[in-house]
Amino acid sequence: MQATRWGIIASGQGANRIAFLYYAKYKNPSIGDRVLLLNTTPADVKPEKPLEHIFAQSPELREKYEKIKRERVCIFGRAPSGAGNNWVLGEREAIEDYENIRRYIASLRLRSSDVLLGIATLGGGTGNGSLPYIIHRVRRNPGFGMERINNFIALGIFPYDFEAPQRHFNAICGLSRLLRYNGEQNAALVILVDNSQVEHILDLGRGQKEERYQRINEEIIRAIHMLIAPSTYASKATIDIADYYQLPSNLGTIHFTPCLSLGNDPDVLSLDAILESASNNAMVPLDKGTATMAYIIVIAPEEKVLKGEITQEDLEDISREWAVKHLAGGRGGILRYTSLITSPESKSVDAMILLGGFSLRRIMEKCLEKYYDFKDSLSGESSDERSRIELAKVEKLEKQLKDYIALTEEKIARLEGKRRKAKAELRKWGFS
Ligand SMILES: Nc1nc2c(ncn2[C@@H]2O[C@H](COP(=O)(O)OP(=O)(O)OP(=O)(O)O)[C@@H](O)[C@H]2O)c(=O)[nH]1
Ligand SMILES: [Mg+2]
Repeated sequence: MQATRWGIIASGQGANRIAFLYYAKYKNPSIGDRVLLLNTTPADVKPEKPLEHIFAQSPELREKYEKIKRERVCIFGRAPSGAGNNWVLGEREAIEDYENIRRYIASLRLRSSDVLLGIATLGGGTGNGSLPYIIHRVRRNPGFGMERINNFIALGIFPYDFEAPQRHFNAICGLSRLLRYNGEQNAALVILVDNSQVEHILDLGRGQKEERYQRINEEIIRAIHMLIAPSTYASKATIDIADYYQLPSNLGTIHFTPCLSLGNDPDVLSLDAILESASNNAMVPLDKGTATMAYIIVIAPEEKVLKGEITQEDLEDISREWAVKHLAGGRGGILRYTSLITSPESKSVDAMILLGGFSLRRIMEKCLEKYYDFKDSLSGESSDERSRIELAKVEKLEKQLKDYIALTEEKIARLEGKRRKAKAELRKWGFS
């Protein structure tokens, strides 16, 4: 069987840095060099800035970077200073210059990918504005004889808690547009990460801004690596790429977040302890016990698997117990996949739980006040038509996200409701 081919399209500055870091650090045959960095302004294409200290240790990385900069960066749009934090403008630039973007997608062989991973920060204007449109376009009608690419997974990064209202406004609009575009499902899967939450998990001190991004980005690329791992390594029960999104799409809830526990010594920590530790590391703030879906991906040393010390069967059992304990409703949620992957190089056990369908309440709590601060001050009267943020459009996006959230909450409530009902039935039978 041919391995699944992935491609990465990263739009905007933060996403460019993440994609480059991933490309430079992991030689992944499932990706090869199918990587495209998009941005609206040449001055902004400086992912090297926060990478300087890595370059100092490794000139090879600098070379790689220079190469990627020559070959895999597409500057789109005509605004000389980029989208300036305005997602409407970021989207407009992508719409008007789509032919340019499409040409890169085609010529970099990205269209031969089985699945595309699109990356954008949600607080900015360029990535957040353009990526949802590009996903929509490539999935529906890529144009110019190019085939449709249905399998588009999006990775969206929420701003720090302390960032300005506009960033949170952008984030809410961006989330809505990644999930749905003109009312229809957009990305096949939306993976969410929150800057403040990742910093919290990593317990980072008050470093320099660029250094902080660097640490967060390193954590994000580990999650990307784990996401792609089932397509790369030998696995006992492969999570086929279609497994990632087909069922969630049918269920109508498509948001996930990675929870990592990496570098564990298998002689010290048991698999259940490793999964337990992963569950404490969700990359967005969330209420435990509200997730309805989980993909569990474990990479284990080959020798341990060959000796039978770690088996797919054990992992299935442990995952089931984990799911009963941690997913909504107390019966293991709606959906669970488990994949044990063996790696000849690895000495430790790495685990990622991709947690899905959880309540978005904590994210909304974090963003909503600032979202309204910004929205309420919109006049909708900007003289420049291309960058005007129209209130009617914002209302539509808000409604779209509200509908999505209502569906999510309904699923959680249904699972929890069934649990309560079963308890009540038991009581009727005399059980306490
Ligand atoms: N994790 C992470 N977040 C980043 C990074 N750079 C910027 N951000 C966050 O992303 C948001 C700003 O988005 P950028 O990626 O700089 O914006 P852009 O997509 O280039 O859009 P413009 O507004 O047009 O510049 C803020 O919320 C930042 O906190 C990064 O390297 N890593
Ligand atoms: Mg930018």
